[in-house]
Amino acid sequence: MKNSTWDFIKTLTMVYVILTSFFSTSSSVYANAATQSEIFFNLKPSRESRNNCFVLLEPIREDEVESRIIEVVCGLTNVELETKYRTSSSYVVLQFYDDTNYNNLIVNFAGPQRCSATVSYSVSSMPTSVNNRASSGSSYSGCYNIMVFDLSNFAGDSYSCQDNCPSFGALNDRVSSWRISN
Ligand SMILES: [Ca+2]
Ligand SMILES: [Ca+2]
Repeated sequence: MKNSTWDFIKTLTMVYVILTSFFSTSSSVYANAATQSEIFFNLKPSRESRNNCFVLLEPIREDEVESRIIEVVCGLTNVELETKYRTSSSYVVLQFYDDTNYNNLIVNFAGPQRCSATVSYSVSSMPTSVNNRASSGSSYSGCYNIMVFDLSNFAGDSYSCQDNCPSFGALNDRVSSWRISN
């Protein structure tokens, strides 16, 4: 076989190895790499559970400390939830679960823009039905830093984690307000 053919095969092999290791690392470690379709796929086993709240937020405006809430709707099936995301053209920014290790999704927070240096979100008072219940959470769409608080208005004990928080530790069943940022 010619040297140039061998070189071509070696180059192809190297490209394959680099691409394979890059994608396997990025998909397993970073929640922010999950696409919306992956998130919806994960929801499908509990499609008819009607346990999900959908809360559409605005990014925090300059000189304000909390996101304005555009819409809150609870008791959705996962099909209805998916429709909400699509029709509002919003990104998944944060999901909270009733139990640790991402079990029993209770609320989805959505926003019109990904988090960035200038875009972040916060809720000063959790919807009543999910107040003092969250025990794990995942953030998406560039919203890397999660901070949860015991009291409303970002007061009291707090706990912070990044991307995937399998437990909020001492804040489990106490989360009443939160912030996320890039
Ligand atoms: Ca809980
Ligand atoms: Ca609380």
